[in-house]
Amino acid sequence: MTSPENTARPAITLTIAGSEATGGAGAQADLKTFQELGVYGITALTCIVSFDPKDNWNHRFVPVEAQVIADQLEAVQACYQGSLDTVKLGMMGSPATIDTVAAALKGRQWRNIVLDPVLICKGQEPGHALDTDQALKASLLPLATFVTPNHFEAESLSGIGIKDVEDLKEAARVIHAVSGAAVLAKGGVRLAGSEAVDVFFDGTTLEVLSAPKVGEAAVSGAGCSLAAAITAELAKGAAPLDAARTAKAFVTEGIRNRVSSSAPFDALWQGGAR
Ligand code: PXL
Repeated sequence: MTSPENTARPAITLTIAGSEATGGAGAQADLKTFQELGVYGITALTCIVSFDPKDNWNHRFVPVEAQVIADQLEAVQACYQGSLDTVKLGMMGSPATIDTVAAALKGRQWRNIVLDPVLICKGQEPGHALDTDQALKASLLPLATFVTPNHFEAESLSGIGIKDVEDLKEAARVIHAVSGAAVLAKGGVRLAGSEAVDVFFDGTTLEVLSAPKVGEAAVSGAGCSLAAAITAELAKGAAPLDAARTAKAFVTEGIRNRVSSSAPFDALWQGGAR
């Protein structure tokens, strides 16, 4: 059904991501970010993560069956045939999931495919994570138009050991070269100094985005929310560098106004920028 009088339609924006039950990361962070930034969020779930408070808050990980992921993507794409052109890819968790998602994405033209290359999740077998890394590089990285690796992921995708901002710049160049995508390589709290530094590179423009660090501890949901904010801005028509700037400001405010709990880490509050 269409309603001709409704001209101010929000941009339809899909996240293909995992559930993280406590609401800090994953699909929950993506949907809250989409809502805050004025796009209409929809989700296909790839896996369910439950922290284990009895085991040092490690992640219990259950993949969603491949057919069920394919079914969700079929429903979403049939429903929003004419209006969905922007997708964010979050935690996949297994090579089988990556195959399913890559196959489904190839069924249509996308304007924006934002890949948050979530490589390992605590609690997963390292061998399993290696398979996932390889599948992600082979099948999803070539489809991406924008990639948002954190420090660890940038090292893995570029093969460069990253100790400072010059290394981060080099990693962003390499990841752009292999993917063709715009890259925001995130130093976050991992690089020394008082600033949280990220490097943007799209093949022409190289820009260092910097904001004063808010504490030295990583906050749950920062990476997911940053990539989701980039996705929302791109869906609304922003240029990649502007999307990255807006997203960084959004995340900085979300970290300033973070939510603490009985877990040993805080969670970003997507309403922090209000
Ligand atoms: O922050 C990475 C991430 C992404 N997606 C899900 C997660 C996490 C980390 O906890 O659980 C579902």
